[in-house]
Amino acid sequence: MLIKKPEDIKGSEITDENLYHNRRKFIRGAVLAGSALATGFIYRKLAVPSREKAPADAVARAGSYLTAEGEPSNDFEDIANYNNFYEFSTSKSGVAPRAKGFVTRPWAIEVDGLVHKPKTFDLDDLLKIAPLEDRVYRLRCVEAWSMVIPWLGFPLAKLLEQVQPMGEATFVKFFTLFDPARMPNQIEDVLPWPYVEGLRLDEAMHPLTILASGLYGKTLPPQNGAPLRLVVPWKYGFKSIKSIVKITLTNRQPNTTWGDYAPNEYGFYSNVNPNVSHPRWSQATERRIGEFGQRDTILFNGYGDQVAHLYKGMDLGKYY
Ligand SMILES: Nc1nc2c(c(=O)[nH]1)N[C@H]1C(S)=C(S)[C@@H](COP(=O)(O)O)O[C@H]1N2
Ligand SMILES: [Mo]
Repeated sequence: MLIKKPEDIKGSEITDENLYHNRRKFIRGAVLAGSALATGFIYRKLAVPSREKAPADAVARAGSYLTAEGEPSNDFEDIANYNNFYEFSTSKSGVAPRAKGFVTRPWAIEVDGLVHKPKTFDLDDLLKIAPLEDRVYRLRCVEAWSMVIPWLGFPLAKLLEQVQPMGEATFVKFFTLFDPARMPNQIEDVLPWPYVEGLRLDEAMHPLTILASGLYGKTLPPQNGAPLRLVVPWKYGFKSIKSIVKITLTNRQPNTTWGDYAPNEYGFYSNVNPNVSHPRWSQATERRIGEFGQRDTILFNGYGDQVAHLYKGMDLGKYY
């Protein structure tokens, strides 16, 4: 059996011959080029993954993508049918049917502001900026549920390097498409449109921060933010803005949609933190979709060893 639940994987089994060969088989199916961070300890204890691309039918199935800690990905069906994407619907199961047929070509992302080389990239340029990598990340929603999602994407840093940020640039602002003819819930004023988000420039440049164009090795479904969405795995899910059309570098902390809507509930940083409650509920535990019961929420969603240094000297309780 190739797939084991994480609690079944003992240290001694990780280097087991069979597992070694089986794992290499599916690693080959994944596009892992240059993804030292994505590969995690199980892979690191094995061999350097092959960079060969597998035929489409060999692409790994549900469950064969694991986080660095050995947690299995959620099923594709869960990831593609339990969504927050208010431009289409405020009901999680209502997003996928209403996003069906959303047209993502042509598509362009304009990158401007405090950069030496502002540029509008079309989707084909964007997908050629860097090799696409599988990144199996936990996604922790501020609503206290979580999933494991095998994204396909590339570091946002690779795009930002192309436009050459100026020395004064300290923040990055992101904008979702505003087009009520294509995003039907934008005729409702449930949120101020377009949806906007922001990161500090060093957060945006962090190697864990990616632009995702796919999941499970395939093109991103519209309900997950096609054609290109941000993924910042150590922050609450609402920071990971979908269907981006514009990125602006600035020297001021940008406003954010949820921050404008309820400033005392959704801070700019919104790093996952079990010790700081949302004003209306605890963040100490979470429900992993597809599991019974609750799990403990981990500071920085478990990515603290890689990101805690970004917040040295900051009062994490204050910057919710
Ligand atoms: N433009 C836009 N981006 C968005 C949202 C949204 O409503 N609109 N919802 C956010 C929230 S709250 C979460 S939890 C994640 C959900 O991503 P998923 O549906 O791909 O799991 O998307 C985030 N990005
Ligand atoms: Mo969320």
